[in-house]
Amino acid sequence: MSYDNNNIFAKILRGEMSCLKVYEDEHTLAFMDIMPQADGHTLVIPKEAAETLLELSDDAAAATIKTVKKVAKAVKQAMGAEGVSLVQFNGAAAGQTVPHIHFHIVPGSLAEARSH
Ligand code: DGP
Repeated sequence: MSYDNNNIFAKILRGEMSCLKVYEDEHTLAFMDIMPQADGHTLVIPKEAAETLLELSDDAAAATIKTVKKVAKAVKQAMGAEGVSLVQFNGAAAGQTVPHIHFHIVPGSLAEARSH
């Protein structure tokens, strides 16, 4: 499937749309989710153009997981959470709405956050 350069996260990466940035390095960006499932809900994306994890290069996937770990630790500590949920959807049929691979970092239990 071809990558849509006009998706929202591609625009955020190009600086065409703003975001509340919490971390950035050469390969990845982390920012607050605009529709949080819980306080502290953060997204991590690679800078490489890929719709899902299945198309992402192994190097970019490794860099992304490294950032997910770093940000998840910080979010868990900042929110005083005892646990942290990581969620990642691949394809519209799986529930993905923005077609640029991303990880959700949600403090605590995602199932509990969704029930509120
Ligand atoms: P999903 O594709 O279903 O895994 O989730 C996409 C997430 O992206 C959803 O939680 C809301 C968030 N989101 C959508 N548009 C924007 C935006 O413009 N800015 C930010 N920060 N988050 C967005």
